[in-house]
Amino acid sequence: MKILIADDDLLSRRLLEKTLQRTGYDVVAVPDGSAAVAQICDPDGPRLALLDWEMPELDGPEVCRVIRGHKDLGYVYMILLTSKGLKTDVVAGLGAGADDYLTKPFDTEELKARLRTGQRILHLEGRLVEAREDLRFKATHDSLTSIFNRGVIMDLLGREVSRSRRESIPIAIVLCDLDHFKRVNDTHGHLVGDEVLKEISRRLLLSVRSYDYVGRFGGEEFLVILNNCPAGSTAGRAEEIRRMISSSAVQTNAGPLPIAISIGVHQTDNWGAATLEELLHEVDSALYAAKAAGRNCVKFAKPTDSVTAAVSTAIQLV
Ligand code: GH3
Ligand code: MG
Ligand code: MG
Ligand code: MG
Repeated sequence: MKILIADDDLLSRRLLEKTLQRTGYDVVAVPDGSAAVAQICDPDGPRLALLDWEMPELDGPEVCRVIRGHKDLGYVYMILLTSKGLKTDVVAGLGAGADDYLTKPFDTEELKARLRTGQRILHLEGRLVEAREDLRFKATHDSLTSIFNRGVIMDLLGREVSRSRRESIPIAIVLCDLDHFKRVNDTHGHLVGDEVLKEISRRLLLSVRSYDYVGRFGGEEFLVILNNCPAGSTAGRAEEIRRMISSSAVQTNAGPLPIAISIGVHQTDNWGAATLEELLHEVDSALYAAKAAGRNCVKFAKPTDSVTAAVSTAIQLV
């Protein structure tokens, strides 16, 4: 584990360095408080620090104060080394944000024991952060497919439509619904249906760019937001998505299954005053039109210019 030693006294710095290296620590040693802050603020910097109280520029307690002020840093366990044994000093050091202190001259075994305490705290913090990230993922992603859940994709839709309105950036709202999916469940069982949903989600993610969004809108319906998607390329992009799903069978425990989707699209850079519900209603109507036209095709809610209209018509004719 990485550990930082900040001490302006060369001899005691070297001594500490040797002792801790022998104990197995990966030691970074610096001669002043500013260098200590710089090391700790490095994303890969040490999370365990031994800080001399008296140092030029920033002293130990000031380093603690600066580090505690950085809200985006992970937890840093800081021990002050001091020749000050007065209670008032100790209280001031801990008040500045130190976790512990050792009075010089200190006993090596005591130092090691206190560092082990620090490691335990850091380990615990690591597990808490992991648990929090895990919860965050579960709260924002669909448990079956691991893509964004309905709540998140709806929030993103609201945000992107607002941005599109504000900056006149064209975006496309794409609603995809698997064709005759009930038959998959009825013929092969729900678990095979689940396998299909997972694979379709994977293919949807593969078919979009890194700044587009894909979420599970409902059972076998997926909402895709194509950001910065001009009218001239929307039909082609939607067609790419459709092809990505239907071009090869999905491999399942019941064997390869051909799957197709119908797609409704609403594209513009001028959303007027329509509410999200109204926009989704438009996309849903387009999806309904795709189903009515025989499925496995793309339909537009309202072609916003002649290019989209022309390509859309061409696709419908294929
Ligand atoms: P259409 O082409 O008109 O969309 O027909 P469809 O059969 O796909 O549509 P329908 O709405 O009749 O059926 C959707 C099916 O999706 C019914 C439901 O059981 C299934 N479904 C929804 N969520 C899940 C899921 O999480 N896992 C599985 N296996 N099936 C699901
Ligand atoms: Mg000093
Ligand atoms: Mg459906
Ligand atoms: Mg369906």
